Amino acid sequence: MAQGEVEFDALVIGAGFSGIYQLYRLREMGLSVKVIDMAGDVGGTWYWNQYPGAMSDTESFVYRFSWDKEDLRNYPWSHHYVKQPDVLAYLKHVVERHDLRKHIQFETELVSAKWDDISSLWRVELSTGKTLRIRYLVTALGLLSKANFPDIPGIDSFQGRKVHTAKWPEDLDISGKRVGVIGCGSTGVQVITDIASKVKSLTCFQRHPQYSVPSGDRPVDPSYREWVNENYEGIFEQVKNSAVGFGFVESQKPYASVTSPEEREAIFESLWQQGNGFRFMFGGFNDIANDKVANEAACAFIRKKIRETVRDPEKARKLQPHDYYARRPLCDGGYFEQFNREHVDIVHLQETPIVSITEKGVQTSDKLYELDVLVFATGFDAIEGNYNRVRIQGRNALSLKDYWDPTGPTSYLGVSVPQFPNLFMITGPQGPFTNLPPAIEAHVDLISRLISRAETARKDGQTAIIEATPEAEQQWLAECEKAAEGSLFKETASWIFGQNVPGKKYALRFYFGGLKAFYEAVQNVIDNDYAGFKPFSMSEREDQQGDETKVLSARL
Ligand code: FAD
Ligand code: NA7
Repeated sequence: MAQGEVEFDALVIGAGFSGIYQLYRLREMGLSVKVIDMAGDVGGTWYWNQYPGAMSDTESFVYRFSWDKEDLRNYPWSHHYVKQPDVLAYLKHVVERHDLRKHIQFETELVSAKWDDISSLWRVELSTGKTLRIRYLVTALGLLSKANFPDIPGIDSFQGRKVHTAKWPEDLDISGKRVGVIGCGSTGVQVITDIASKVKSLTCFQRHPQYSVPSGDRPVDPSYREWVNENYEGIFEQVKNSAVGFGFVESQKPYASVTSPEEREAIFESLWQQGNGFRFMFGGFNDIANDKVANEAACAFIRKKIRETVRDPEKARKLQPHDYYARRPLCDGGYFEQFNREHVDIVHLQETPIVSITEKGVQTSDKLYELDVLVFATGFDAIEGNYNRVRIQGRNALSLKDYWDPTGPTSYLGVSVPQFPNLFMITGPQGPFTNLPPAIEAHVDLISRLISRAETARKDGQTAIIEATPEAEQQWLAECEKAAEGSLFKETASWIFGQNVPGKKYALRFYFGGLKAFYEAVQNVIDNDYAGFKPFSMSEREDQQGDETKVLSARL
């Protein structure tokens, strides 16, 4: 192969929502593209997370792509929420509909990627042993796809079946078994709700109790679907002009502006009846996530509901949270109700911590819980987890892991990192904290425009390299910090700031400014001649030395 020649213009890693849409866009632009995924089929999150009860907590009508208008109107969905098999079927359908499968290679992992300054190409190494030279590397690795297995003493000695929810084995039958679930986050809540009625006994090992509200799931009425179909244009317009992009209008009302206790209660009750975690947090008042008084009012309301639902006062006591309501808001299809079953129990690990896992089950400080199946609903090494597993080296062999090590992961707009030319991340660090499909679309649109611009320049004989400047990355980080100012999310331990994995750096990993502001920021970059990215006319070799010094000294 001659100098500068490539096997593919672009290599996309990951075949979930992000990789599928990116493939579609780059093929539309006429580029040669390959997608790889270590999974056995498309779907990403929805390929891996096949645990019982897995479902989206974004409502069906907006948990999908907005760009295929015909498909939006014709593709069926039966309930207000899509379950894992529904999302998987939908993503497979999109791939078939647009004839994309032939560009995707499964059971293939990206092992390493190294930027070559001489040829201005990425040299990538795959788990199949093949190496490829490509111009543009797009990582659609997913922000929640590296499973987190806690390091509990004796974990390997357990003689029963041990499973992580993100790798649920097809052959596992939990009916009539003694099951333990460690973790009561979004996943734990879903799996517990689903399996409680099927197992012989269920012991839920809970470290932090959760605020969860009803999802409000129910079958879709044909008249509702008709309304959605007629209004899709406006629905996605609203989503892209909202903060969290969940398809409801967020409240502009501060909690303190409603002074009557009855009226406050009525607002919470109406949100509870409508269902959905994001609606409960953002649909009634505009300051639940920022104002301590407003937050506590929401907490008190949910605690009251838990006490009213759970008949055993001791179980109800253990299930009530007392920290801020400031994690990704959860919703469920009857979680607290499950604890009214005699054979479903809750263990509060702050009172009786896990000491070890033995061959028979889970040993807490006061008791051995004998189990046949132990389920780890312990979440993910989110955001950078998947990146740190791959050796990605930018200019001068600087690894992304080392670049991120001093401060935690950073990027410009969640997409581009200085010193890593022609590398584009979808849902990279400091991307928007929202319903993800519309956020993914914003990232893919920006990446596609950047690549299109580079291709035009390349065809004009220029060396077109896309790379964020260190100043732009710093400014975006400052913007993200400003947007997160005063947020109670910052004061509450969760995966969002990296506190769920021991040793992981506490750092701001999302942009909390909302979807509308994110779309505006991206548009602003486009309107200003791709501000924050190095101009093509600049010789990156001349500029490189200065940048390296600036970048590294700013981070150390
Ligand atoms: P993913 O779907 O995670 O896909 C990434 C793919 O990259 C994976 O298939 C993985 O195998 C592959 N990959 C990673 N590393 C490599 C490598 N080195 N080589 C090859 N392949 C690699 N979001 C919402 O907005 N609303 C919801 O209701 C919602 N519910 C969720 C429920 C669950 C149970 C989970 C886990 C997540 C949920 N999410 C939800 C977040 C969800 O991850 C996103 O909505 C969306 O599916 C992300 O798509 P993606 O393509 O960016 O990443
Ligand atoms: P989460 O939200 O990170 O929840 C993981 C749960 O596992 C949470 O309850 C953790 O307790 C618990 N956990 C983690 N490690 C341990 C150990 N060592 N011991 C006991 N308990 C532990 O992950 P999910 O999969 O539920 O949801 C992630 C996202 O996916 C979610 O936001 C949706 O977007 C979909 P903790 O609360 O940290 O004390």
